[in-house]
Amino acid sequence: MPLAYIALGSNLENPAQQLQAAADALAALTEVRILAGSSVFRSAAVGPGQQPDYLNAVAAIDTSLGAEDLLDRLQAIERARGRERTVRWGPRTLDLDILLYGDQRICSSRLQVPHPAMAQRHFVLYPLAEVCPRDVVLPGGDTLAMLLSRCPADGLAETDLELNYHLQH
Ligand code: A4P
Ligand code: MG
Repeated sequence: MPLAYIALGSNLENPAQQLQAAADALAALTEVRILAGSSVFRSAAVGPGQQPDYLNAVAAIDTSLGAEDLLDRLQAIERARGRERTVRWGPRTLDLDILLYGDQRICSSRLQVPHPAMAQRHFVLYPLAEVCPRDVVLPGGDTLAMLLSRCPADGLAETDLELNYHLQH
């Protein structure tokens, strides 16, 4: 079963509750098992205008869903949390992105994996490193350790919030 990594992000309407609701909804999918979940990190929003800080986390899952079917499920969870797509990089109740899907590189009109912006984003890489080996070789040839070494953690704060990921080993 493919091992995939899902980024969770929220900066509206009680982000901590949004992330917990996302973990609940992911765990409730019969085709998904959550294997590990990261700490919750706080950072300033990357994007236009004044926006509240984000909370971010990453979950490691295995899944029998194909990547596009997984995206459908993630988008259904986003919609159920009242996500509205208006401004690119605008504030959002919940954002669920597929960071990695096995060792596949996917480039379709709906889906790009690895997630194209992940290498530049401390709020993705540092939580990912809690649930993914640093020596994993990503499609493209870099290891996670190499991406981390190029992406300072400045401005990223680990919180003491704890999500219940409903882990299934
Ligand atoms: N899509 C393509 N590849 C993927 C993928 N790997 N995973 C498509 C999920 N979706 C993928 O996404 C637009 C379209 O991307 C989807 O319909 C899907 O088909 P979206 O979530 O509707 O729009 P977006 O999130 O506004 O755009 P984008 O480019 O995905 O933004 P990002 O990269 O997700 O960034 N600052 C902090 N501190 N923390 C954050 O989490 N997040 C963002 C959003 C901006 N600033 C942030 C944070
Ligand atoms: Mg997104």
